[in-house]
Amino acid sequence: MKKLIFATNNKGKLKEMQLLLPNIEIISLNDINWTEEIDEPFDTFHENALIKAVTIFKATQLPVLSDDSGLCIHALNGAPGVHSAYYGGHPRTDQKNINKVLEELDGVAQREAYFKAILCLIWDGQVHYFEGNVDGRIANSPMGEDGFGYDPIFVPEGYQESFAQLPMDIKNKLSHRAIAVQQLLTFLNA
Ligand code: ITT
Repeated sequence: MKKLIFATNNKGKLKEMQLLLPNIEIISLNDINWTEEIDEPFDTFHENALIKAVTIFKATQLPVLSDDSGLCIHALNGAPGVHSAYYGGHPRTDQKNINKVLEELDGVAQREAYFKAILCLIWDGQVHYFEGNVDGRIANSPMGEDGFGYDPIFVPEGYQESFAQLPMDIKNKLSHRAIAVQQLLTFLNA
């Protein structure tokens, strides 16, 4: 079985990745006793994904996968975008992030948005990127309990329910992360 360290501190991402890659052994940062936060100072998903993967690769020399992702809202010129994790301020909570989005969109009819994920893989010492996007819209209020992050306010195109209401296997067919993972699987031949 192929093995990858998944360089994330986000438990929601980790759970999804384990479901999306059932034939790959996913080693978490916890498993390697990595406790430091990795700074993500950049303005692009690619650069932030790269620094996470490279930091862990330098420390382990093992194959590493990272995920930099976010919610991009057209009416907010792409915000929160790369700043999705801390949009509602420090310390971050999903609730504060969601509230901030709903405040910014108060009274705004144009609610189209998309999630983007950039996966960075370091394999045989080489860097590879995989990208996925999913279109949808921002709900008027949070709906559902499942998932993580902005899932309660993101309704994917063609559905009436949010990612936090839809069964996990539906999110894992439609999502930005799922689309990027399909390309990763093709690359790994897994
Ligand atoms: P790592 O950097 O440790 O992987 P993070 O949560 O800080 O974890 P990002 O910097 O990539 O990750 O921030 C992405 C944020 O975008 C994340 O915290 C969520 O709020 C949001 N997000 C990304 N994918 C999402 C998804 O599938 N559902 C809901 N929200 C998502």
